[in-house]
Amino acid sequence: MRANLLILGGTTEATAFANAAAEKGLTGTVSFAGRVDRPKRQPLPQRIGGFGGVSGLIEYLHAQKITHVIDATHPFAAQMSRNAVAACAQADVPLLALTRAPWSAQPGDDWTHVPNIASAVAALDQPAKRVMLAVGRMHLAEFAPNPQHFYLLRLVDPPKDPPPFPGHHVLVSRGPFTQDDDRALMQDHRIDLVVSKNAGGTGAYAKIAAARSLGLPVVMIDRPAVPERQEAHSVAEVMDWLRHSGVDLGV
Ligand code: 3Y8
Ligand code: NAP
Repeated sequence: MRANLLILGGTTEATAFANAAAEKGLTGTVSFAGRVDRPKRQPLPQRIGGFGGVSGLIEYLHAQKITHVIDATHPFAAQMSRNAVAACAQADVPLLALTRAPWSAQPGDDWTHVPNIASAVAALDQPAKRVMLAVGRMHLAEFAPNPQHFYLLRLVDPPKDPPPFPGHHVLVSRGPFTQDDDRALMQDHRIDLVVSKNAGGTGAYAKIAAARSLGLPVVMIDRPAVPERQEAHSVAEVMDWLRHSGVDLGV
């Protein structure tokens, strides 16, 4: 069978799978929401922008004759994952999530688990600290109620609006990051608390390892629930899934 893949992207794993698929001569499209100015170049054609909810995604699947969907979005992109489950079920298109296990605390880690962003904000209701807030741009406004802290913000693009707190430093940088760089960053800015999503994977882990090496506490935001779906945790598993569904992957 000739495949025509839709890869819901935006993660290190999505890029890795897109590279492997291109090497095998598979046809497919990598899809981005359009959250950042210049998404990373992909080895397959890419599309940018929402589909228009579940119905828009169903229309896209039919119009583009998509044979398989690989949802390789970030664990916090829960709405996209929900839509993919619903659309693929209704359009009867096979769906596999390429995801990564949550990080778990290692010896030396000092984590406070919170269930969501709002609880992370509540956890910052404490005397002034110097906080590395490395959760991106989209939820910055929710952290406004704690202006007593200094915030080190790491964003993919320069902020269009000033961050909602008086004390802050913006670092425009996209990952993947390294532990040594993140450790130096925390020392340079005299950071004494880190706030992080439990993204899993390798691209955002540098700050977690750096915090451990400096003995810094981390407020760790658990990932949102996503619906039941078949999951893979490696590119090889996705290739096996495609092969078992009749896609000719050559040697
Ligand atoms: C647009 C597409 C690759 C993909 C790389 C991964 C690793 C580097 C680390 C920190 C944490 C954060 C953020 C982060 C990382 C990878 C991966 C990952 C975290 C790009 C990308 C897109 C986005 C969207 C962006 C969000 C933001 C989140 C920055 C590409 C670079 C904080 C998540 O300004 C904005 O609107 C940014 C929005 C969603 C979360 C937020 O709430 O702001 N990612 N990130 C995707 C699209 O349009 O569909 O250019 O590559 C991808 C990557 N970002 O191929 O190497 O796999 O996780 N992304 C978090 O983990 O908290 C940074 O600073 O330590
Ligand atoms: P989300 O909240 O789950 O999705 C909101 C809406 O954005 C979706 O309903 C869909 O719009 C659109 N969308 C999301 N991902 C898309 C994609 N890959 N292609 C096309 N449309 C997409 O998503 P999010 O958390 O904003 O994440 C957006 C993108 O950033 C994803 O590619 C994700 O992998 C990447 N990312 C997110 C995070 C994070 O922390 N959230 C971290 C790293 C990377 P329609 O309903 O109109 O189809």
